[in-house]
Amino acid sequence: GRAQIGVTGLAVMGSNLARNLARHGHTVALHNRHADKTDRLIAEHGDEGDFVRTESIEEFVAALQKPRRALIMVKAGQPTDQVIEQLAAAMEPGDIIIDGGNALFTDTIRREHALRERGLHFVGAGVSGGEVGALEGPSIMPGGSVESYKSLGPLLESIAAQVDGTPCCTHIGPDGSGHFVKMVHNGIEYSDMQLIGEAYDLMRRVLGFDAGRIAEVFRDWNGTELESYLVEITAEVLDKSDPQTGGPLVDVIVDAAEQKGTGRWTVKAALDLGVPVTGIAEAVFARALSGARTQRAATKGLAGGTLPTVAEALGGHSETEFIEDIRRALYASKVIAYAQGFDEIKAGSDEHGWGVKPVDLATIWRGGCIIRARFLDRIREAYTSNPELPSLVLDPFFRSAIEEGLDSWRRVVAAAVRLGVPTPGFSSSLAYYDGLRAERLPAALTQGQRDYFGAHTYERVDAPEGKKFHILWSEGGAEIEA
Ligand code: NBP
Repeated sequence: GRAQIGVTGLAVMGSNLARNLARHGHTVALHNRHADKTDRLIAEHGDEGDFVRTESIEEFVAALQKPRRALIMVKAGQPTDQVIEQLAAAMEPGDIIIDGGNALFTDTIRREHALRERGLHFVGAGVSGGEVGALEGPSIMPGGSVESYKSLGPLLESIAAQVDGTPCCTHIGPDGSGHFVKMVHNGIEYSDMQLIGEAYDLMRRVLGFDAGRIAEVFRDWNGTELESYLVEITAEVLDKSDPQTGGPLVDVIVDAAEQKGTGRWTVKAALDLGVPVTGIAEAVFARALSGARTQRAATKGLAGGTLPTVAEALGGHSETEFIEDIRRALYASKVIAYAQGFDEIKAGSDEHGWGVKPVDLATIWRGGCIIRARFLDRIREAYTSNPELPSLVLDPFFRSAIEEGLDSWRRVVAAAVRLGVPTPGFSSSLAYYDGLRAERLPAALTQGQRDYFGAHTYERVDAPEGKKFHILWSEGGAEIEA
């Protein structure tokens, strides 16, 4: 075969990645279950590079140079397993199968192990950036063997987004690590979007701004350290008029957010790992609440209590000051979202022995992906100067950023609570921060209760860590060593 790489699954993502590869001078074999998509791609974009049209999987595999590199871009789940099986049956030891779909990382671990037994390399690669990213340069997070990356890495790096001459693609670690970090990336994306939504809602409901005016604020913010793809598109979405009524488009969109599952997976994995990703969880649940349309229709008349006036809730602060407060609250909450996401990545990496380097993610998320932001340069600096940072909030830069924004953050959450505007993202991130920095937590009481009803024991502040005690609650109340 003469193709350097093949792509099977030519819906929007697969076609765009194939075109991106061809535009970078690689010969690309094309395959799709139904050949109509293959033919359409060649008819519409065949002149963009060197494509090899194939119809059967056998023909597709035969079109590839050895070791063969085949990228699967089909629907995640069962279809991916089917295509892997077809490819594996036609391939030879040393060949590389890449899954660029949104696979659950545990599926990737299973697939990698099964294919390794058969002498094949399996690379689970997270691809972020949506369809535009796939065509113009995505952020790519490949997991799998070091050997497979030697062969595949240069190809993927050539089509990835580039920031300051550095590709937004690097080897993440073994088996499921690439899909795991892509999953957490999406969790952070959920959180970031929720926080932006809350900032919008406060301007709308507290300050009474219309969509166009809020768009202006977001455009201003995009000139600050909040500069990011999501803030930029927020301004564009808010500025868009409805082709039917001429009013703001956002005002005619049903306020029920949908989700495909990666946010939910991030939270499920975090629950299993015991990592408090509270901001991501609130974002996933906020989408669930918004989507509970029947329940919301039934509960619309519920009382909100005695609310202060806006002026009272703002405590003498001006509109301009409140906007600056919201900006700082957004920034601080965003630091928490990333801190929690990076904590989950560290916990996942430790659990599976992946050796994922946080600095790598901060580097390859700077371009191509949905959460790309100026901010990531700072995270990169943080993990460069201290790869073992116990939490992002302890990095001197982020620490002082939070400390400078803290009063604003509290004012925003307090005003929102008093006015009955829900800000689960801002509020839970602040509670998380206050929990982290607390001298003592009520967990001491929790341990006392657990010892009372279940003899679960407790540790003492004045005894060595790990030494367990128990009170004989119903037998006189003496303390014993457990
Ligand atoms: P879809 O997820 O819509 O999948 C459509 C493709 O899967 C078509 O090529 C279809 O072939 C093929 N397919 C199906 Br469905 N069942 C198959 C089977 N049993 N055997 C072989 N092929 C089968 O495509 P997409 O939106 O381009 O996404 C591809 C992957 O990339 C997904 O895993 C997605 O989660 C992931 N992803 C998507 C985005 C995004 O922004 N859309 C971003 C990042 C990652 P057919 O034409 O013959 O029906």
